[in-house]
Amino acid sequence: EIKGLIFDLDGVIVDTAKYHFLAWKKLAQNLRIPFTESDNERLKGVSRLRSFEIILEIGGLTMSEEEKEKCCTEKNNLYLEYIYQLKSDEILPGVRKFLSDAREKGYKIALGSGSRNAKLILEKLEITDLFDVIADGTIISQAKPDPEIFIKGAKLLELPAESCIVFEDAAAGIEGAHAAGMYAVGIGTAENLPKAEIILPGLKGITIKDIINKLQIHIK
Ligand code: G16
Ligand code: MG
Repeated sequence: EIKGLIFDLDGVIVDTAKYHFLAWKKLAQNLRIPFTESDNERLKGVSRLRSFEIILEIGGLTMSEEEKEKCCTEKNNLYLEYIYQLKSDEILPGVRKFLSDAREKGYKIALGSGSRNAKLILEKLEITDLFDVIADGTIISQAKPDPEIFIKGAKLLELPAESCIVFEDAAAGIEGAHAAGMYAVGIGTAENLPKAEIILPGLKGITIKDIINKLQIHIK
């Protein structure tokens, strides 16, 4: 029986990818690396350091660990300038309603985000109180597709993995959910998320009941 819902942040609850893009683009420009919106797709759900390594690969550059660390801090400062301006109406359509409806029905809700800025973003969106627990980038050592974030989320919810489902927009996150022993609802397209048990374009107009019904064919 499903009792817990674990939500990715970027791409599921809010489109912070556009701010990650703007910040990475500024940093890339300073390094004279060409960086496009389609390159940015490769960074979705990926950790901050790994994202920067992908950008270095695009530019054919190498750096010491220390220099990489410095650039990642610089990028995060640029990113935070956007996040400080984030408004609560930037929450993606239907998300607030979906979360409050699921809570009312007795489901436990966790955040499962690789971001180290997740708590600040939830505060800005004014939805911190809709979450029972928060698993974010500050409590993990392995980024998605590693299942660590989802395993920690379930643990904080005090639920076994098989009682949880994950909502994810990134292929790496779907992979992580499966490795944790959880079903995955993909937010996006079947083309981008072929492995998800269910695919939805977003959470608008949908209820947890609809999702549980659709999952019945998978649940033993
Ligand atoms: C998000 C984004 C990634 C970002 C990562 C780390 O993951 O999708 O692009 O690199 O967080 O974020 P930060 O630099 O804020 O620590 P998620 O797991 O919320 O989709
Ligand atoms: Mg995401």
